Amino acid sequence: MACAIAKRTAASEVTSLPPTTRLRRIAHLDMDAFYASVELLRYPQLKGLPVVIGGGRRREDDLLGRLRAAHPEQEWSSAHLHHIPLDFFPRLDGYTGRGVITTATYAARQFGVGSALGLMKAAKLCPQAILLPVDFDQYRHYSRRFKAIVTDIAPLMEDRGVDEVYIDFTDVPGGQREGGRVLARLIQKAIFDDTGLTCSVGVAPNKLLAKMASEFNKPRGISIVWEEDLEDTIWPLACRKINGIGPKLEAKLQSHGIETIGQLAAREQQWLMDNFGERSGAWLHAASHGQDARAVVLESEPVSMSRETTFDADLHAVRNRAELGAIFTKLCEQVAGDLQRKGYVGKTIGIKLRFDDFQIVTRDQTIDHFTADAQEIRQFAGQCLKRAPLQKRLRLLGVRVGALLKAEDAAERAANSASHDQGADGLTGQLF
Ligand code: DCP
Ligand code: MG
Repeated sequence: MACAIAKRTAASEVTSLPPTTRLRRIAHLDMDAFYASVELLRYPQLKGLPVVIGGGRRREDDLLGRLRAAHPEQEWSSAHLHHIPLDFFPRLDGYTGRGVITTATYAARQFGVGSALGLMKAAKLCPQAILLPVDFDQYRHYSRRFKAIVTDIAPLMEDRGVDEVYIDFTDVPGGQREGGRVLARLIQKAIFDDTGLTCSVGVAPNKLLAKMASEFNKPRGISIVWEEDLEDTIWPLACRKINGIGPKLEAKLQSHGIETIGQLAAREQQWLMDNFGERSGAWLHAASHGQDARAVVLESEPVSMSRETTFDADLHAVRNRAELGAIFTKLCEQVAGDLQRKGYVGKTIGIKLRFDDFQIVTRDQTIDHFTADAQEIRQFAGQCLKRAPLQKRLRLLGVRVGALLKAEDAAERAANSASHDQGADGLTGQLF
């Protein structure tokens, strides 16, 4: 499924042409096991243990209440969380439910558990893993903190989400030393000293290669990639390692016998354009040769977030109602998840349809309050769908939430106004 975030402004772009002889050096920084590492700051007694995050929202009062009941001999407040005995933490063993893992500590990953795996499956692989609920507020807090440290040192930073950024090292003092390693080390240390969190950094001639490189030595890794490393370092990798090649494109490439980036690079550009379309073909060709001219773009606020999916086979609104309904619900959940992770709420909810004749139809409606709630988005997106013509077969379905506001600003606004809240309770969200 595709996920998109639309930005308000044509953000100020950093020049992609370095002055004089300076080489373009772009870094990609990605926090290590981010949500889990933030939880370990709170519960340092879990360091080194398999821990997975998911399955619900953290409610501090519940936790403290249970602690007081279980260990009344001790005083419990949020200042005492590091005293919680290990046997108090819930384990994956016996988990039942539909929750999925957001992330896992590296100790847990050794058992084959990680992001997006169902918790019930994970429970079979690693029953002893400790299961902690998510706390987006805390992750956003640390996200802001590490980004502030980066921009203090290297101001040309592009925000790519909760735990990753691109940084243009080209003109930063020291940014060229050892290909960027010295500056990467400095940033890693500054983040660790301030937050106790670790990250991995890749530095390369462009974003595409930097993004790949940051994964090479995770966790706490630094990888430096030069243009001349393409053949030895990049070409043996699976095509999937190129950011932008998802499972569907990967499968299509495989059907042509293309598994590695090197095999992709060996194809003629024209052949790629004939088989994947002009734009995609040209992009695949450039990417496989390690070329990427995109500039590092300074932060800007998103105006909308959307998720859409193209179906493997066209679907009909009536005949494939159940299947479509499930996809629709999932899209709404994903948009809600994107909003919540990034700390936004929105009040314009819309849908996008593409029919088998490629006609595109959109519908949206603006509601009287801000939301990031999946059920509510599903409810209003469902109303939009009722207003769309549904005779033809569908190729694509998308859900979009716009008119975004930072969640904390919306909360403040709500508190300051007498406007009533039309909450999600009792909304059933029926499709069509
Ligand atoms: N995340 C999520 N659902 C996913 C993937 C990720 O909720 N399917 C969240 C949890 C992660 C965070 O986003 O902590 C950052 O994603 P990463 O892919 O960078 O994963 P991690 O930082 O956890 O691990 P890594 O050390 O591999 O970067
Ligand atoms: Mg990460």
